[in-house]
Amino acid sequence: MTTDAKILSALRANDDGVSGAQLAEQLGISRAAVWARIDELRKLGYDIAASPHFGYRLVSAPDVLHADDLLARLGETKVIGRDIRVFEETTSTNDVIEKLARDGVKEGAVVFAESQTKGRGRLGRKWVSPTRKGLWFSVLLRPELSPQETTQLTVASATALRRAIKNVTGLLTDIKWPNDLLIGGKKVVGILTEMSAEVDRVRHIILGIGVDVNQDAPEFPVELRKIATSLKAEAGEQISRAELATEMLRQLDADYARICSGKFSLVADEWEAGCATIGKNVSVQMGTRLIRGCAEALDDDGALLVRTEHGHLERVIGGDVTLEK
Ligand code: BT5
Repeated sequence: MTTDAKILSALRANDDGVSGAQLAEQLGISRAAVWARIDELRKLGYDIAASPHFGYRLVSAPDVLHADDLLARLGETKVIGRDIRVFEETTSTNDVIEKLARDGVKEGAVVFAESQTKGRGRLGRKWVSPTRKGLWFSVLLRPELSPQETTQLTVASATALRRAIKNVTGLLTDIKWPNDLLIGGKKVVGILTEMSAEVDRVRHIILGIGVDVNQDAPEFPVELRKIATSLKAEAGEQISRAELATEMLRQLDADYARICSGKFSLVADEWEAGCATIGKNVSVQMGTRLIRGCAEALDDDGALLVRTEHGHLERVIGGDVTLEK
């Protein structure tokens, strides 16, 4: 943890204040050095009160993503979030992580951007990522899974993100296979899983996650207003992006651990309980092929099993699912 992260963690743990002397001792630096770091944090927008009686006290944190703050809030995780980087603007956080992956960075690294100029969805579709309104981030994983098993990760991510949203906002989301979370039929989270693999071995996986957090409904581009919503629009109040981001990383870490220890079936059960797709009639566009039928269940690898009009069971591992009325 960096010095700033340690200071923020100590301030958060001591609502009533912590003295400069205590901080200096905990951090093994001089009181003057503590003061200099506090001054820097104030410049970043942290409101830190100082008084001779109570010492330093965190009054409020700014609505910015700050790597040290996220690390301090997150605390220890097994894998995801050991390394967090925040950019003010990028093309796509998936591109940044891809480069880190090629440079040999360890799994669990996370890149956030306050805005993306070329945010993308699947099949080259565009992902709208306005500045400081959402969480636009990517996670690097190097799982010991075969390429067929990687759908498990998309399924697990949706489950983990759903739990995090419930914990922080109280809002319930519906999972739409494989990569969307919806509220009232409108998309609030999209996940883009990109993989680098050989025939039978995954080199790395990038989970790209887009969460609409604090947009007001009219702020969405016209073409998205009927199909997208934000957590603020649904909850009726501003959401702390830093709190949500850390809870998402914590839950993703927990589900990644479940998958790596062979417990995907537990994740799948939770997924099915929150899924709006199972039991519904769907149509699935897979490239040029269109399948119609009833979505019956998930299989062991997270693929969707669709019973077609002709009674065949089709295993769907990708494609666009539309719920039929
Ligand atoms: C997805 O694609 O839902 C995956 C989105 C992943 C975005 C994240 S942000 C961080 C990381 N870096 C990236 O560059 N991407 C990832 P798909 O299922 O193809 O949905 C794309 C469609 O969603 C678009 O064609 C629009 O209709 C709609 N859309 C675009 N922006 C949206 C937004 N902000 N909120 C809701 N819907 C949106």
